[in-house]
Amino acid sequence: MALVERAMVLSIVMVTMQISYAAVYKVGDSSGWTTLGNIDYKKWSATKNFQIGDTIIFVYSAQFHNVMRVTHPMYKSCNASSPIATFTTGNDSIKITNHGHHFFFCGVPGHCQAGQKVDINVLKVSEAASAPNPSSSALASPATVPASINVPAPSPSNAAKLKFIGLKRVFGVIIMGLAMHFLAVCV
Ligand SMILES: [Cu+2]
Repeated sequence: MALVERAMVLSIVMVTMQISYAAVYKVGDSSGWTTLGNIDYKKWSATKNFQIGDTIIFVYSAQFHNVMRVTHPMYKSCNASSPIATFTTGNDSIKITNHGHHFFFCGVPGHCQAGQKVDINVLKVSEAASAPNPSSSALASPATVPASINVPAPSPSNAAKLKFIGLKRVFGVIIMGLAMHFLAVCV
């Protein structure tokens, strides 16, 4: 009996940890998608914890920019000759549906070279959540902290994100607490 209960609790915890809390990320935050201001999109991307189901939004003036999804070699060399996909609305929402790197740049000549390029890296759940013990679970890991610390200016979307991260952590702690309680009871 105890084993069955323990297995149930563990599976509830696993499922909870894998539930997709879809987040929306505006590329470049308040600056958007631009060549102005020398935005460090690499740095921007590095502070995020992208997951499947999240949406990234490129906001820009469609007169001056666009968004191209490209392969890694094309990304490295700023080669805009044969993009995987091209977006041109000026407000492009792209939902992340798979793991790994997603390379984007602006296809306007010179813009990628000027740094208008971003690598959205989506870690596998197992990479992010394969913690050996509950106290260092992904939900409570410091990996999510920089996302809230490095947010430059408080805007409504950032505030929502902070709140979101806070809720996520509280929820994780509650689940972990329940799991520990059940495990203790079972043993
Ligand atoms: Cu551009």
